[in-house]
Amino acid sequence: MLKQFVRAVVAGCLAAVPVFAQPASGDDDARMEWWREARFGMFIHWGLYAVPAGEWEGQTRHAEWIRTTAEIPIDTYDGFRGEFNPVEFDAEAWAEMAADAGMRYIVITTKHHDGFALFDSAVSEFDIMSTPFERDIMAELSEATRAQGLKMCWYHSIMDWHHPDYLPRRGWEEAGRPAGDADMDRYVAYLFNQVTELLTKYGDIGVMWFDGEWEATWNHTYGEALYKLCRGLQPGVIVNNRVDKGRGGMGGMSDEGYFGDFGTPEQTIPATGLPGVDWETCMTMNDNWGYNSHDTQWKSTEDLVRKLCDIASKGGNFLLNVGPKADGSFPEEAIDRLREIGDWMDINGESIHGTSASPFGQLPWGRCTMNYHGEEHRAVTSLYFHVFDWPSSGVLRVEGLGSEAIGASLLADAGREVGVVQKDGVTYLQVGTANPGEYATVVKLDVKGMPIVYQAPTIEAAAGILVGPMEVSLVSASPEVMVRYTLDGTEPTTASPAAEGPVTISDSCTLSARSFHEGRAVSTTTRRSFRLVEPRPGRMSGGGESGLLCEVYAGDWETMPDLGAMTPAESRTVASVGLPEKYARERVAHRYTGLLRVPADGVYRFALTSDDGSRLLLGGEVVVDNDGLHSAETRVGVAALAAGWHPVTVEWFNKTGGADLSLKMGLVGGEMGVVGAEALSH
Ligand code: H79
Repeated sequence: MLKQFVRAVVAGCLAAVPVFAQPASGDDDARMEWWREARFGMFIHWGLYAVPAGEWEGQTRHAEWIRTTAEIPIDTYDGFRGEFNPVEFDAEAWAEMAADAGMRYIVITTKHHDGFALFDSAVSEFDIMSTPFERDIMAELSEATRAQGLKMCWYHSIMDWHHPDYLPRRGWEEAGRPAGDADMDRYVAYLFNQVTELLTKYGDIGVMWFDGEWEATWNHTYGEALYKLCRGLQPGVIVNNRVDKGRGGMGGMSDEGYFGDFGTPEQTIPATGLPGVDWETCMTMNDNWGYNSHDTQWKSTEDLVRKLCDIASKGGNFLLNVGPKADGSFPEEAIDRLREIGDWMDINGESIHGTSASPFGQLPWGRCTMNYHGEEHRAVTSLYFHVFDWPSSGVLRVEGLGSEAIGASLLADAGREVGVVQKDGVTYLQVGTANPGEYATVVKLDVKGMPIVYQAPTIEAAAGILVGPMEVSLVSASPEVMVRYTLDGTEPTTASPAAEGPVTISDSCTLSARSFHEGRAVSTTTRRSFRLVEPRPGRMSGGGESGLLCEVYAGDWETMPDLGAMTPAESRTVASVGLPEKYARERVAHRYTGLLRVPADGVYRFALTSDDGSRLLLGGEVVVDNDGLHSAETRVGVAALAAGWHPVTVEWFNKTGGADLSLKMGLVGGEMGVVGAEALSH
């Protein structure tokens, strides 16, 4: 369904204004602490699907989705229960393998999309007690996991292909298993009962990891209730963002206003860190989550270790998957990799656990994490350099480090002396020509205080246009570095004004900013142009009726069609831009037209959220283009508008699956709110 996952794209020449979930703060910091320090966890996908092991009627590309991908009738699938007898299952051995690999938590599928519960559920017959095994796997594993000092965490699927009340049915099974009087609210009560079991019968749970939230039947109201249920039962539990509707596709990050404590990129690592945002990349070791006996596409240990370094350097967690076999054993290839990662972690674990994101931009030869040891430990910061490309010269070059070095060492060879030379803003680490380590050799460099990094400043502004005075922030990588700027396009010098706080601009200009430390320039110059514009004039009066005209069109599209050239199937007046609660219509488009009231002259920001595509036009000009097949995704655009009424058009279409549409607006730099009926007429 998704072609592209762009989180926040702005129409025309305007700058991107990403709208991330608010970072956790205060109490949340304490709650998130163990998870942020852990950095590395084990995902386990295990269930009835391990019985067919990815193969059905000669096709070998299935896994945990096999019931749907092979279109297996429910009775046949239920029959796998008779063959699920994992006599090799050994909770202690699993927990030990995770601990030995340097993992700090285990997330296991208590129930996947197939609906089968691996625990003894009082509200379901479709559980482990209906197999010959008849042992509560979750009870055994949670005990063994805690005995290893790890946190037990539950994956639990919202989507359920088995429960009679869950909707929708898969298209292919509608005939054999009609929806009848299925009732989603009743299913949600069942879901909440199982979640309650999981959070009351198995001790302290670290994370509730939901999934399958994207179907149209799941909504923000359910998401909020489920999040609050979890926190109500265990106040300290951490809940992923798939509890709600905010996840922007496989990129996994939520917009503000949605529930969930961390983002969940799946099978992908964000290109850069996301300051102040908690996230965790989950990934398979081969190509499948559930066990597939034919899948030989194993990532190398080097690749996995480097991915762990990459993720840690961007301030994220790595949740690495194992798909156990039906007999309860881990695949050999997974065991080997866990052991080799563990050998690396034994030596280099301090460069991962408890570290935070790299203070540098990109490093040409590898990655970096850091650990600030605080006042009580002489205010030293350890910088951990993960060297992927060992320097043939024997000298590693680190550019832009302004901190005073205390000393360096190699974690893989404590005996080797590593000389440090700092000259003209470059730090040279004399690591030697022979690489003493494997996969990613770690050079530890201790520096005084919080690291000072010389980087060109970033220029942060809500928009590239202004109609009156506007504040712009000039941000440097470290607080000790001073930013100086000019407004006439010239290179900032020591004589240029310093940006002590936000800089106010009130005319067209080119803002140039540069970092200075101890009286000299230490970076290149960042430039950005701003344009003073005339706000688009508004009309004195609105239309005769409040709300908008909404025309409805039927059709099967993959991109926004030209609705203006089509005849609507129906039309009516609506209060605002949006869909009725639990809207599940497919192959449909809406076109909202009317006038939008702007209270005062200014540059306004518009956030258009939709599933699938949509766009916003003001006075006939596209302000937000959110076109394409995708799940709920927000894009932002800005426009300079004068006080008065402005012609507005919002177009939206839904092919299949989830449906969502909402429009928010606000002055740039201010709060955004939903555009309500009082501001709309036609
Ligand atoms: O449990 C594993 C997979 O079985 C499960 N998540 C991991 C952790 C998974 N289910 N589906 N998928 C992975 C891929 C599904 C992608 C899509 Fe969508 C669902 C495409 C369209 C709907 C997610 C939501 C991406 C876009 C919208």
